[in-house]
Amino acid sequence: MARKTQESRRLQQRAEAVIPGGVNSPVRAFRAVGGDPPFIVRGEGPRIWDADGNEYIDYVGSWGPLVLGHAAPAVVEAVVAAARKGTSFGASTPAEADLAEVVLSAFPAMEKVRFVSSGTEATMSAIRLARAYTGRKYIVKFEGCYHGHADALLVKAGSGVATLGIPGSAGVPEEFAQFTLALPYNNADAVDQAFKKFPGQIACVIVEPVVGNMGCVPPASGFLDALRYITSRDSALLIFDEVMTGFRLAFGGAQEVYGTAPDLTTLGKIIGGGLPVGAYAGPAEIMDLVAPLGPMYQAGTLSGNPLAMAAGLATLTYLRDNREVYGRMERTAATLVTMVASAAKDAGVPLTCNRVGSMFTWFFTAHPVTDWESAARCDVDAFGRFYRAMLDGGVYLPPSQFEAAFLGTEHAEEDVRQTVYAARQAFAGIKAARAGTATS
Ligand code: HOZ
Repeated sequence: MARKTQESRRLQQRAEAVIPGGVNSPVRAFRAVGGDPPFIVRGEGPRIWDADGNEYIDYVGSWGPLVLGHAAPAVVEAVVAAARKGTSFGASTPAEADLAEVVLSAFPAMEKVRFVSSGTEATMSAIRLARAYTGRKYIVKFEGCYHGHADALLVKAGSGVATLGIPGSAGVPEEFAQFTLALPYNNADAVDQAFKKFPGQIACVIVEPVVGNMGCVPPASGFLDALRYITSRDSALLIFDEVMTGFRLAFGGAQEVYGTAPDLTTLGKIIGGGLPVGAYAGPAEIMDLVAPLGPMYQAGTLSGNPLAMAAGLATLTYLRDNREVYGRMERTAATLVTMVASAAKDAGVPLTCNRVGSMFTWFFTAHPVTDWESAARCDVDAFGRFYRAMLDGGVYLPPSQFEAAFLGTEHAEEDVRQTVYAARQAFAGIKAARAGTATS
């Protein structure tokens, strides 16, 4: 049954008059899936409610941060307590080292961490630091990986850039991106070739160790180790962008799961517990190049903000002290993804399911998705139809084929059951449309 959308539509129209596209981040405009974006007014646990009173099971979780669900009591209490003492000082507070100690306890290869306010700031600072440390200009990134919206990182990027089908961004002079080498993900030979072509000139390789920004794409066996080997051989740095995977796949992120240690790690999302926090971390020898100790400059008025630190600390201490939640999320996500896959099979809808822990994507293709080229071959129209039907069935997924979905500690059996039921209806609609018997 179609949802009520009148109030969300009114709010969208109002926003469009004053905000470009009515949104403060492009994918939220639903251009890739069509229909009216619901305006969210409340969240609790795994569920959210929109301005028309529709209820949804949420698999976006604010694009990853809300691993403990919406309005998690421990997080809300910590933020309220911090706010009562003042919201920002632009001076150091004890909470910054509290959070730094917990973050570093998760990543044995990291000795110091600098907090910023977003994942974009984290990755652009880490790149600057890699260039400062190595004295080199070139960087390697991978097609379909997204590392925020800094000029040099938008080349062949994933996330909204992929969703909107634009090759990069207007407003980036080609000179600003001339040192960015974009290579196919999961292709170690291409990386090897690049290092042979530019010996001693590549500062770093930055990679999402499990990609979330072209949909969920895991690393092929040996890929991360190959990156480690090639970068070390040429004295370049390896940066794991764990903005999505940090504290999600395991407490120690993808580097714990895959056993490969990068030189620098970038973080965001979960470390802020739903408030704006990013971070970059590494060995003291490299991190001490950051001002005021060293010549690499980076600063921020709201960096280390006390509310954000409190939300992050409450989230991370919960995860640290309740590690069994990772096993639980793994089991719930496995059940969900497998059951939806079998519903697709029953309906004859080709679907490829990629999942690592609580990150997953249902790709509308019969073929394996291992890189951007294979992701881009998906049937995005079928995804759009599936998406709208799921929304009508009370399930809120990322509104793009090229974004990972996230499950949290609060998703339970009942949520899985309802989601699978909605998926069965959605696949039936796709099947009917293919047979030419549906109009929507
Ligand atoms: N680029 C974000 C996900 N990969 C989307 C952020 C948002 O729209 O909130």
